[in-house]
This record gives sequence, C-alpha cells and structure tokens, in this order.
Amino acid sequence: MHASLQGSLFDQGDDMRLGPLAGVRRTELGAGAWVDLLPGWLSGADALYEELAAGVPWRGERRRMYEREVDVPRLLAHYGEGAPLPHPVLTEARDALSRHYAPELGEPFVTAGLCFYRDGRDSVAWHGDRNGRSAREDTMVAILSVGDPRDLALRPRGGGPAVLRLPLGHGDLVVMGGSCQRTWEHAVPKSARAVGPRISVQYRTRGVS
Ligand SMILES: O=C(O)CCC(=O)C(=O)O
Repeated sequence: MHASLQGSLFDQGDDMRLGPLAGVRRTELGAGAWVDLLPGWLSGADALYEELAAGVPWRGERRRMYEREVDVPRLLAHYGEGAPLPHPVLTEARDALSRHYAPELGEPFVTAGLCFYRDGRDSVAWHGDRNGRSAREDTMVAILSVGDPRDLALRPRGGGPAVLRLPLGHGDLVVMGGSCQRTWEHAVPKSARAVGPRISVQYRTRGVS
C-alpha cells in the first residue's frame, strides 16, 4: 500500500552515506531556542525511503475532534529505547547524532518516531514535543527527512503565522534544540501543491515525546 518514489525522482544513485555533521548551520530563534540544519546529510536516500515505506509496520491512528473520531492524517511507527531500528543507517544516524551533540545535550538520543506523509493532504498541526521532561527542560529533537520536500514551519508558542519555514528535502537533517519544544511550536502544513510521499525520522532522548 505504500507510495513509491517514481523512478529515480531524486536521482541520488545507490551509495547510501551519512556526511560529516561538522557542516550543520545553526539559527538562533530567540528565547533560548535554535534550529540546526544540514541539507543532504544522507546521500543515496532513495533506497532508505523505499525500504522504510515497504518494510515498517505503519499504523494509522484515530483521534477525537469535537464530537467525532477522525483519522490522524499521516501514518506512524515508534521504536522505543533498545528496539532495533528498521534500517542500519538509522542506527548509524542516531549514534552519529548522539556523539556530535553529546557535549551540549549530555545524553544520547534513544527513541525514534517515524511518520509517513503519503501526499500533501497528510500533515501535523502546530505543537511542541512537550510530553515528559521536555515540558520543563531543554532538549533536542533531531529529524532526518527522506522523500519529497515538505516544509517544517516554526512559530513562537501561542499562535500566529509561521515565522520560519524550513523546506526539508531528501536526506536533510534538522535539529530543534534548546527551549524549542517549550517556547516554540512546529508543524508540517498541508500542501495544495502535488507533493509525493515523505518519511520523517525523529530521534528523541529518554522520557521525551
Ligand atoms: O514530520 C516531521 O518532520 C515533524 C514531525 C513532528 O513534528 C512530530 O511528529 O512531532
């Protein structure tokens, strides 16, 4: 049932490889929040997309909205601490992120949440990852994106339009850090354009979701 990338849409060849994290560029958002961006961190990402789309046990969720139960508009999978990840490069990515951010973060990334946006109608609404320790403490959420580009929109907590839109493309890395989950909100808005599928892999620390 998974959506396939069409042909060599992203034309990256077969050599799947993570680049050095030394190239990340930080944007300070204010209020102690920041985002780090590294476009094209993973090269050769076509095969990863295909394997995750076909091999991950994706599940749809329902949630209550007003008086009705509605489908959550994206598919999800979660890998808790110690659970083997569905592709070795995802383990390599998690460990590289843990090493790179250790001096600032002081703890490793241990969980991975995967989201599958099948087309432009799939989305996630404004929110912060504020369940658990991130409600009170600074943390980092690192996201590896594969598939068609989608915007990660950011705004200060409390409403209003997006202040920043990061177009996350095939193999791109974004890390939201500092107070970002408490003081800012993020979303992947629906897109009216014809967009293809995207998979997002979010790494988090213990006790954060
Ligand atoms: O799709 C993304 O990259 C963001 C996902 C997200 O914000 C979440 O699942 O909390």
